[in-house]
Amino acid sequence: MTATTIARLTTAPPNGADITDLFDFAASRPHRPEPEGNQRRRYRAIWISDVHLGTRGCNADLLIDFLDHVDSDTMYLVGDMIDGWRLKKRFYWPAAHNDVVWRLMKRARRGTRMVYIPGNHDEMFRQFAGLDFGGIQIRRKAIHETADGRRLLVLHGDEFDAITLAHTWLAHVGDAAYTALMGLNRWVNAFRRRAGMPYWSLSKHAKAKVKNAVAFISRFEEVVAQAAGSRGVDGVVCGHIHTAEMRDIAGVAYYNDGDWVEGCTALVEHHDGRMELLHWADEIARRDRDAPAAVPLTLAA
Ligand SMILES: [Mn+2]
Repeated sequence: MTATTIARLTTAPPNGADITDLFDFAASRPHRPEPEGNQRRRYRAIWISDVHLGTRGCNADLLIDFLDHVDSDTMYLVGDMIDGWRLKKRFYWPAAHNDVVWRLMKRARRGTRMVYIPGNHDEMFRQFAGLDFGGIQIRRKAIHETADGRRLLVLHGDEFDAITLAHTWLAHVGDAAYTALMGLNRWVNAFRRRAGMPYWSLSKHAKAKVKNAVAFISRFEEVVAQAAGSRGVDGVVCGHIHTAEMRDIAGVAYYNDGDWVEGCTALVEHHDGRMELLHWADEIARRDRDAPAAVPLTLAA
């Protein structure tokens, strides 16, 4: 074996933080240290999901900022925290993703009750349901009791795909993909024209599918709320469809904590039981606006 081969084998992957650093947690340090003397907003409970660590889409920096500014008695990780599907195809793990995991593990050590409910993208952790790792309880679902005495069923939400996902392959699609489809429509028809085939509107097809996507979201919300209602709880907290929401559905409180790919949202419970959806990009913008203006550097001589 040549020296260069050995060097290549012993060098960390270019995109990479080393996940194994976290195995010896006591000795591990985050790439980006936690801010010192930071006044954290305190909540009774926090729910986040659909972080999709291991993908380029994950807004790890925003999530780190969130974690550095809030704290809670209980924190629920409502699934799709790590994208195992994507990691299997292509290994992508920057230092910021290690830092997210480090901060979550650190919270458990500091005494936050941490409950991790794996989703469909991190289903490999479901086999550990019922076990506790480093103070993090892994469960398939949980019941959360609010300060005002309501019982909320907490689950990821993919349990309902079989009922709601019949033909809606565009379930997660937004405007960007729709625009891309419109572009694709031009290519498809240029090709068809050259092949002597008649015009076929892909975008018209897509439009119908996007309408289906909107219908899918409200159908998902209704199905989940109904299932929760039939289990006799007052409400349900889930993730999965990347659409943050908080509404009453036929007497059942439906909460979706959103995601950290597009929306960057979290659901929180205040100490009086009041629930709130935090849009973290807006919170950062507000913080920057309210920050005291910098002291002018031009001082009189
Ligand atoms: Mn999911």
